[in-house]
Amino acid sequence: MNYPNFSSDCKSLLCKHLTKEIFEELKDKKSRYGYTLNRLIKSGLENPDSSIGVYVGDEESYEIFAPLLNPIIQEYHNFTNNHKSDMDPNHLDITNPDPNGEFILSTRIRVGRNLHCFPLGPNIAQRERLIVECMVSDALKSLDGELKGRYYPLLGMDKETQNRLIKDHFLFKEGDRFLESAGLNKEWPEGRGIFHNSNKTFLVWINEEDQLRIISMQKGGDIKEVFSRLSKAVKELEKSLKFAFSQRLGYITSCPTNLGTAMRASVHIKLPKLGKDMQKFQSITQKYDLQIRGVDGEHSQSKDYIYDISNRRRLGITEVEAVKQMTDGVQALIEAEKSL
Ligand code: ADP
Ligand code: DAR
Repeated sequence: MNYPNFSSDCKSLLCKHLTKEIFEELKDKKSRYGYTLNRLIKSGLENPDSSIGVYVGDEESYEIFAPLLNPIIQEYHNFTNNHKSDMDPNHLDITNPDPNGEFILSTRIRVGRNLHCFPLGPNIAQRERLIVECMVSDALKSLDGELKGRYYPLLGMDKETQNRLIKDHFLFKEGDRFLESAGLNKEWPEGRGIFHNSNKTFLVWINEEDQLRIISMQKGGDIKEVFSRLSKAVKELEKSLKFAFSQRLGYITSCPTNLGTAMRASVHIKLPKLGKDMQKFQSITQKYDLQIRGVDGEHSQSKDYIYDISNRRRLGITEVEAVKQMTDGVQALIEAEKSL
């Protein structure tokens, strides 16, 4: 393997931090599950427009390839080496930033999780992925009350149902080119699926980018209620599933941007005036360290001045702090919208 010939317009953290020295140090390394530098960086090499450029194949690889991964993690999360987790809703001191429902269409909070001892998605074998699907869908069967629901495997799901679930923001899109390059779409759609309760306020994706995406969502801006439901669900699932977690990196995920809390707390919010003043819009999202996505998730566009606003950082911040920061930022956006 030779040192990659990065294109001059490469903007990813991969091409910024993979120096020739680090490449020489890591090029022959391999994890116990067989993950190599070549596979770690493949997505970023094949997609030069990547923002990060790496996907990790197992927990051990975060240590083996630390000379490259640590600078990426440090830069993305501004990481301080003492990750703490706090999902207790009693510690979340917020109110609904849009009680009259003028701006926020919906709220969604998700966490990524992967099973302890299993390789991550980029490095999992076909049979292992089916075992994960079996273990997780089994654990979901034990949920009761408002969390009670049913698992729907993607294999055999009719296209109309699948497309409607994606259009309604409940189901993941078919893996994009970044995930494809990372090997996350292997044997698609086998082993993938979605669990949800009757009113689709609690959902779990199985074997997409992470082995679980545990999701709470509902119409409106009652962020605390969404967080409380999610925290109750995670607590229930932890009774029967052990998740990959490290003191240094928190919950282990296939993309380093999701480490730590692995939480993305978002609102779909309509801001027609701020949408015409992106400089002001972005000054507020930068101040509160918020990310702007389109209405159909990552790599999509906003429509009708509706934006997906969420916390950007996930590591070195607790779940409660991340939701508080997002809520404060949304409050500031609403105040700015009202002032225009
Ligand atoms: P993830 O949040 O898991 O990283 P995406 O950003 O791709 O993944 O979003 C996944 C789906 O969730 C998309 O259909 C997106 O429109 C939807 N979504 C995200 N935030 C919200 C929200 N606040 N309300 C409704 N749907 C949302
Ligand atoms: N497209 C990849 C992933 C960045 C973060 N998003 C994730 N993990 N879904 C990139 O490097 O740009």
